[in-house]
Amino acid sequence: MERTNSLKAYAEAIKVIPGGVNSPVRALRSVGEAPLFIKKAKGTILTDVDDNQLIDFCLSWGVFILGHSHPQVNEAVKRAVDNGSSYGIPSLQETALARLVVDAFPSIEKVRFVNSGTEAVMSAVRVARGFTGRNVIVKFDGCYHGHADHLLVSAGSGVTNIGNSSSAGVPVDFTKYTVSLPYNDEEAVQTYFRENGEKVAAVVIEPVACNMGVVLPKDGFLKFLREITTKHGALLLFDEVITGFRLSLGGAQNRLGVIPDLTTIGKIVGGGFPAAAFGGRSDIMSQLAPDGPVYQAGTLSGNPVAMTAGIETVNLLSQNHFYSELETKSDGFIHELKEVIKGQGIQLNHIGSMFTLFFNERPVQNFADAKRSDQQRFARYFRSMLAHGIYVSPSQFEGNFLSQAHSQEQLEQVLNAISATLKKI
Ligand code: KE4
Repeated sequence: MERTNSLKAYAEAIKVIPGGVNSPVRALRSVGEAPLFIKKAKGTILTDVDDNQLIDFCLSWGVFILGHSHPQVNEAVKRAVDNGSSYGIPSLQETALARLVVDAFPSIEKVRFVNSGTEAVMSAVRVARGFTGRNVIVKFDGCYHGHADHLLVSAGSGVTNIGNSSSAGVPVDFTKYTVSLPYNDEEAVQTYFRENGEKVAAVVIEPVACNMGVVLPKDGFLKFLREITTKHGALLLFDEVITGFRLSLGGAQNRLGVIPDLTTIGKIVGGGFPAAAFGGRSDIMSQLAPDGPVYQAGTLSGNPVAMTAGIETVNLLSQNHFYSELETKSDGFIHELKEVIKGQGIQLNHIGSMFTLFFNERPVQNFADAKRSDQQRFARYFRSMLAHGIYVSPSQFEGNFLSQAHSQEQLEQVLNAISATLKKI
């Protein structure tokens, strides 16, 4: 695979950008590759600066459920830009997207837009603390909720790969109210709440984890969290930055039937533009300035361009049969994939249009399981798939995503590449 121009671009980038990247997971350090530099993305195809064309299964970390550069989204954004990209004053587009979010998510009566998932979760945690008057946040090992200081504890995604689960530069005092427990471990939650329940502001969870790789909640686990938080006066916060608009129009909560008090969404809701959101019960969200004492703000929050991209995207997702067609395509692919990986010492965790192949002999139900995966074998898998012209998510601790744009022919190509790869690694 020709890499000359990407390597030249990388050599230039590292002179002026730490690690040559604006987000660590793009550095491909854990898979032993230099990062690619992309110049175009259309549908499922990434074109890099060496004119390699790659089938994309990462989709900008789950953003492009419609495929990259959807013409209807792009046309609407081009029109919106001509009317100005930000006013710092309310626009009709903000209310329009807010209405779509409120109508889609069972937990959301009011919603506020921000510019990233990190901002969304950071803000939702603050409003939970403001509403309850409590400090403790319970999270789960391997879940990643963005890079706000108090949430970089036993986190997944790119934090996993740098060899520790908390970041340098975070004073111990900043995480003293953050407790991280094993995902799917009811007993650990029960024990913690028995002794500390009245101190807990919120339990924060990825209702289907994706930042340790895809890990599903055990039957009843989310319902258990709903009950124990209610019993102790704590809030339940679903971080649906990935699963929101991915697992259904109303995210994991709509698909799995457990309704939190607060929800964060990102990625898909911005249609590929910087937008995310947090929302929930009106009585909780009314704590936010200017109505209430919890401050939260943002210069470009709700800007009309990102709102337009989100509106167009959600309207396309709302069309009849979008999710049923994506599910059918995904189910067919997963069925075939199970055949390909049989007897290969690989666990396939999947739900809807997201999945992870764990190079692991044993089931993966939490972060400790995931970390026992063979990361070197995963790295060989990634490099081989790249050589076959397929860009899978570049870490064992990430999910892979199908989109409306993936054709059956491309999916067959991917399955053949996986089959050939597994024979070599
Ligand atoms: P951002 O600040 O990256 O927009 O969102 C943070 C975030 C919050 N919550 C969940 C469940 C998330 O998955 C994320 C971000 N996801 C990672 C990939 N798993 C972003 C990729 C990156 O860090 O470059």
